[in-house]
Amino acid sequence: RGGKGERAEGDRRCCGPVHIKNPHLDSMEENVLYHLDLGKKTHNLPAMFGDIKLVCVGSSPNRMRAFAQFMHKQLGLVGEMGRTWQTSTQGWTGALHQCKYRAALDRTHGMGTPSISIMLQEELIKLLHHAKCRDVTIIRISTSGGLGIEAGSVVITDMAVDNSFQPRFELVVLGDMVVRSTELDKDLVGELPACSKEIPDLPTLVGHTMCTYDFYKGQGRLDRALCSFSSEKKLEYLKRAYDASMRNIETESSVFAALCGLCGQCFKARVREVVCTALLDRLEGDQIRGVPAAAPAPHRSLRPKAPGAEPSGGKHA
Ligand code: R2B
Ligand code: URA
Repeated sequence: RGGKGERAEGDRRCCGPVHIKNPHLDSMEENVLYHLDLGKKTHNLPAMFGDIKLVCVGSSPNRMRAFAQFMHKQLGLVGEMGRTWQTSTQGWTGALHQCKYRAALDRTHGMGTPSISIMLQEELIKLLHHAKCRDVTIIRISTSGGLGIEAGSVVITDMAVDNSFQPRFELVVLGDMVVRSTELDKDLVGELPACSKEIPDLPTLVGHTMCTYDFYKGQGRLDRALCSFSSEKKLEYLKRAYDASMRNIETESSVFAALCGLCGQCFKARVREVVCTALLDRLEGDQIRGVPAAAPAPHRSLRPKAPGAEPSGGKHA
C-alpha cells in the first residue's frame, strides 16, 4: 500500500538498524546462513538486501510463489521477478522493499515451530542484521483452520496463544524450560484491517490465534492415524477456544511472535504481525478440501482448475 517512502521522523516504527546482541557473532569473520545458501563473507548482503523494509514469510512454497507473482503484477513490474537462487527446491519467501518489489528468496519458513525458528531467528534475522537493514517489518502470511468463521476469512492476529490458551511460548534452552512472551505489534494490528477494506468480498477480522505443536492431535482432529478422544470432547475443546476469543489455529504464530519480540529487546526490527486465511471452519469439520472461493487472490490462483482436479491449494507443497 501507499508509496509513502520513508516513515516520518519520530514515528514509533522508525526503529533504526538491526543490531543483534550476540558477542559470539561479532568475533566470527564468516557467518554461514546455511539454510538460505548465503554467507556474510561470500555474498555482499548489504548490496543484495540492505534496502528491505518489509519481509513477508510463509510456510508453503507454492503459496509464497503465488504471492510473489501476485505482488510483482500488482506493483506493475516488468521483467524478471526479483532475485532467485536456483539451488533450492523448497519454495520462496517474498521480500518487499517499501512498496517496490525487491527480492524473492527461494526459501519458506516451513511448517511448525522447529522449522520456523531455524529459518526465522537463526537465519532471516541474522541476514537482516548482516545486510544492515533498517526499520524492518516482518509479517507472517499463511493459512489456518478457522474457529466459528467463514472459510476464506482472513484473521489478523491480536494475540498468539498456546494450546492451553496462554500468551506464551515455552522452549528448553540448555536443559532449562524458558517461557517467552508472544506479544505482537499493536499498531500494526490496528492498521491492517483498513487494508482489507480496499479489497471487495474479503471477510477480515481481528482475533486470537492458537498455535499448536502439530496439525493433527494438537488441533484436536479426528481424522488421524490414531485417535483417543471423542467428537464431543473435540468440539467441547474447540468451543472453549472460541469462547476465549480464538478465531483460528495454526502452528507457527507463537514462536514467530516470541522470536521477533525477543529480538525487539536486543535489536530494533520488532514490528511484527501474523495474518492467516482460514481454509475451513474447524467447528464444522477437519478435512481441508481445497482453497475456499473467498480466499485472497494469491491463494485463489492455486485452486483446482478443472472439476475433479487435485486440489493443489489444499496440499502444502
Ligand atoms: C498452517 O498451515 C500449515 C499446515 O497445513 C502450517 O504451516 C500452518 O501453521
Ligand atoms: N493450517 C493449520 O495449522 N490448521 C488447519 O486446520 C489449516 C491450516
